[in-house]
Amino acid sequence: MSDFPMPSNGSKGFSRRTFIAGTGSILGVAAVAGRASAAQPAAAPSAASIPAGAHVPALVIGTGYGGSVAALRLAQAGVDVHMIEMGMSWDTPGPDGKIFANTTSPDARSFWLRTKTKQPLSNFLGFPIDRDIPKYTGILDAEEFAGITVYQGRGVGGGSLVNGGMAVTPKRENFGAILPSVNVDEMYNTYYPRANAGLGAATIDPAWFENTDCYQYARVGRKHAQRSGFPFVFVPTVYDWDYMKQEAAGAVPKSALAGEILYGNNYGKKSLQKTYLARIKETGRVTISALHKVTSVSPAAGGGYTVTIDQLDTTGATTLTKTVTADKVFFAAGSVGTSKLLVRLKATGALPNLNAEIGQGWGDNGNVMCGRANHMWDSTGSLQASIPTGGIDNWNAGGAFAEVAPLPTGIETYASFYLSITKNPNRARFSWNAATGKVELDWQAAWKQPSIDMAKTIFDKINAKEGTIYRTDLFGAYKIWGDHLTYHPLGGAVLTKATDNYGRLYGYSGLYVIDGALIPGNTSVNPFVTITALAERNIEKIIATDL
Ligand code: FAE
Repeated sequence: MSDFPMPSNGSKGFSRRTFIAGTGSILGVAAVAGRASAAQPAAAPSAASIPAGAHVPALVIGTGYGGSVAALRLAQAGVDVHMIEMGMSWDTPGPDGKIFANTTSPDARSFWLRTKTKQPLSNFLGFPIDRDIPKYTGILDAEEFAGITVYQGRGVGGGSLVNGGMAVTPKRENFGAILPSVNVDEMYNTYYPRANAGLGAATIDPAWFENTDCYQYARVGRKHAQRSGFPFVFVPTVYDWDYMKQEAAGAVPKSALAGEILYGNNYGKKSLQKTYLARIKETGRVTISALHKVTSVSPAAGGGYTVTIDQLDTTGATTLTKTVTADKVFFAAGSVGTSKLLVRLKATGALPNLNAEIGQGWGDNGNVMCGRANHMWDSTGSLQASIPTGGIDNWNAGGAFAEVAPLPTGIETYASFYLSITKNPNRARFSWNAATGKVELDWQAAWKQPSIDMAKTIFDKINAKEGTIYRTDLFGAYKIWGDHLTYHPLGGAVLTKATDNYGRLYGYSGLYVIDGALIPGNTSVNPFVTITALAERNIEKIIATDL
């Protein structure tokens, strides 16, 4: 799943027999839980960090998909840009020689300012697998709201650092439900192709897929889907497929075949650092301040905007507060980051003219996870590539598109694992709580039930056909559904509601939203291609008319 969770390597010590029996694992888990490493890369704030008092023509808040598209296109149009990123730059190896921690052994690098991991897949064989780690400005933020945990990437590259790289373009006939005000022909003829080219999306070599050990789990997933009458569709990814072939041949250091995902990928994945951000560097017009967090934006006396920025150290403490000015400000802090900033700035009087749509229309892309226990003759393989290649499409009939996800534990689990994206209709709202000084989200845990019902349209049928059952040990003891989280936050400053049809914020000229906050809660598939394509569309218009 690209979107997928996995257990820390509590699994490695398990024999097949103990796994199947679901007993005898306590010692294995306890041993792993005590082994947190303190590996930390050097703090790497950019040498070019923005000086206090600076004036910049364009300031971009956040370095994920929306922010990278905006910065590249502005720079190519001759505009000097400064990008502000609260996470680290992730360009310096830690003591183990690697920039990123492995998924099976989370360490300080793995989580954003937590003292204990909060792994999406919280249990294995029913036993909790989270462990203590040193508090550090790590790469994956598990941000907790009342009814949901929202996973996000932190660092230069945003979500591209931690995600599974599934680069999925929604079906054209579903696009109207995603962004009804946007011209479909323009998106499918121009902006989706531009985004996919910029991201380096490509589909797996079908012949290799049929033969390689590392996709046995996906072939089993396909077989089960097709036997129940569901189409299995291959989807492109941003992984370098030639590199993965070399990994399988033992010719290069492994990343997908070492199970790397969630806490960064050391080699084969084309994160934004290797695509848009590399091109940004070539323009010579963009500087990036890592470990810098924007806390305020307000109109400046002489025109433009005053932006307040906290410089952070790797404990998350503020070491310096800087004030700069910018002619134009692009909010690209991700759906949650942008929504939280705008809601607070409106409520506290920094940007009072923002409209009442700010903070509204937030959804979880209908994310829900589950596992199935296969028969012994349907082994899913001890070697599983961490990059999924396809999904089960039951969107039109049942409201669910399910990624056939890896469970790369290093042992045979006989499990099939899925992240479903569902047509969940529930939408939540961010609001300002003056008493706590925090932005809250009113999502309710019970709102996941429609997602479970939609996912069951696929997996109840497959289980009935195959004579199999759901796994009940992955999200707690005797708990089937991973219904407490999302990897795909969307909305909060929705296109044509909080902004005009190109992301210009109502109430203020020169302020723009250009990230997942624009999309009203669901994309029917994994979202980053749509976020990128919409950003390509909007920035083209903004450059043509506003500069
Ligand atoms: P994002 O990439 O989140 O970038 C926002 C950036 O802003 C981050 O780097 C933040 O640290 C930074 N920021 C936030 N607040 C501030 C502030 N106040 N000051 C300075 N910087 C700030 O936003 N999507 C797919 O399409 N396919 C997948 O396979 C997939 N797998 C995923 C797996 C995981 C584990 C996760 C967490 C997500 C996955 N996603 C996937 C979702 C995808 O990564 C996400 O939709 C995009 O990254 C969102 O892009 P944005 O540009 O909106």
